[in-house]
Amino acid sequence: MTTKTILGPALPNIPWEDKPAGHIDVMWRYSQNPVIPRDLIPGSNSIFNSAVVPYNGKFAGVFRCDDKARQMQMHSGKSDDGINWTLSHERIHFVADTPKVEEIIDFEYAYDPRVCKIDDRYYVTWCNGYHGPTIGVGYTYDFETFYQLENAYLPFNRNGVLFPRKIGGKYAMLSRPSDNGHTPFGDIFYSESPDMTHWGCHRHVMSTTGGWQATKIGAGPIPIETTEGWLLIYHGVLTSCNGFVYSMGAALLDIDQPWKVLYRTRPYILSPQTLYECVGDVPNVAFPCAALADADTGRIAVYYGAADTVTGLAFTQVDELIDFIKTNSL
Ligand code: BMA
Repeated sequence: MTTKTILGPALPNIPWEDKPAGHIDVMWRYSQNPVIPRDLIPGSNSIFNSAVVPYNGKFAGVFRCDDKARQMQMHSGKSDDGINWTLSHERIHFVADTPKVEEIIDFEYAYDPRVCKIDDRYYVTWCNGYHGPTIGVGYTYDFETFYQLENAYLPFNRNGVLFPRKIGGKYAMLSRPSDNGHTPFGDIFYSESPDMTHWGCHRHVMSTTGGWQATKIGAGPIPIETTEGWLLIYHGVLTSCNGFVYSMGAALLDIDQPWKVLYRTRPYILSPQTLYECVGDVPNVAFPCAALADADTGRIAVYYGAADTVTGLAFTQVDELIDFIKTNSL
């Protein structure tokens, strides 16, 4: 199928498998999941909520690796095909972008990275431990040397997700103000910045509703620009009698004013159902952090953390997903 719904580059080598015959849902899993096992590097307890981007005709990324002391860290990685990954055995050590950043560079923990290419930089945002969780910001050109900028916000905040271009002349980011613990609430907000350091003009985007997205929601991969608006894949949390359940949904946001939600799925598009999503360090978690997209075919490949233990890959097609969002909107 040929489409020009995605406003972005072609990615002919996107990891891909066709939808299995008879599969009724709008997303389908890679048959060889998990794509990244928990023990890909010697020191890791688990490798999950991780971010992947196209890089020099191949792929690169920043990976959440909790080590065997159960410290939450980020490691860089590279791949020829987006499926077989080589991860650095050593965690990322950021270099302060300015002398002032030296004061905050010794963070307590780092997790749930997103990577967003803007101009010639690959920006990294993550949940950064600085007197509680907030949004760390850094960048790299080569996935070898990483530079750290100021934290975007005061604590407490999580799920900082940049847009892949300036909007109204400003850098733009979604985030989810939270608390210092496991946060039994949470809406998605929009903020803008002239310089990637000072963030303001905060706008509310989406609240929790019911069912799979009743407790809290948070942006997932970098939004994908389409002719129908920004395509946002996000996670939603339901509180069951056995704890949190993390599923994925999708929304379309206005292109020029992305705090305006055009459509948003009432049902989830993927929920934890396989063994590797339901069993692990934290059961019943499907947590998307990255998406690759091919403008020529409309193919989308989503990387997601499964049960806070391994990394899975799932696929969808942009026209099919947009049709699903519109016909199943709240
Ligand atoms: C959230 C974050 C995620 C994690 C999820 C489920 O609060 O900590 O990293 O995947 O909980 O445990």
